[in-house]
Amino acid sequence: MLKLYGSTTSPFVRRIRILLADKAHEYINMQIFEGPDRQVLRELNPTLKIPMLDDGGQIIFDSRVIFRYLTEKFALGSLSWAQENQLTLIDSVNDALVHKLLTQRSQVEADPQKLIFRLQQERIETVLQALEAQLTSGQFGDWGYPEICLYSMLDWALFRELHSLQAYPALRAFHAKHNNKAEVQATDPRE
Ligand SMILES: N[C@@H](CCC(=O)N[C@@H](CS)C(=O)NCC(=O)O)C(=O)O
Repeated sequence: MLKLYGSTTSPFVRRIRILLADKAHEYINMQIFEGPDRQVLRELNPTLKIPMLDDGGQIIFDSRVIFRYLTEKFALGSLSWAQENQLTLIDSVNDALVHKLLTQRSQVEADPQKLIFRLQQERIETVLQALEAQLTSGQFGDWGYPEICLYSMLDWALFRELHSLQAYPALRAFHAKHNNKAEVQATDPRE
């Protein structure tokens, strides 16, 4: 049985949970920052990040590689280069937002004059603008993997109140459109 290690709040985990919604698998919810779960992670995955997949002892790190593994296993069909670039856009804003959350949780003041914070903030804005433009010009499809990743990132940014989507009507409309899907509801981090 496929085992997916993750946490209910992680947007990188949620995309894989939604992808696996109709496939037999076991989901293992972890507390990754301390305690026994961190020890499990240390033994299996030195990056200490989730998601992580275990398929009968074959361990796979990183959602992007997990997606590639599942694509081969279930013959899901691969992504175009344009879709790969969409994933890179989504991953980069997602990483910058994770950085922002960890900064807040570390009680570090995110001084916009400092290079590290200025670059992250600029990236969040340039990527959200690019995603807004792509949605507006119809470059995203219905509900394939790039759309699942986009939804998971947006919903997490809203849930954690990390960045307002006020300036991005197409992103807000996209979020609202997919909000009531069963697999989206079943993986809501607010539950
Ligand atoms: N590139 C990785 C990113 C995964 C990631 O950043 N996961 C976060 C949770 S949302 C994590 O495990 N963070 C732990 C840490 O930064 O120590 C992927 O796509 O799987």
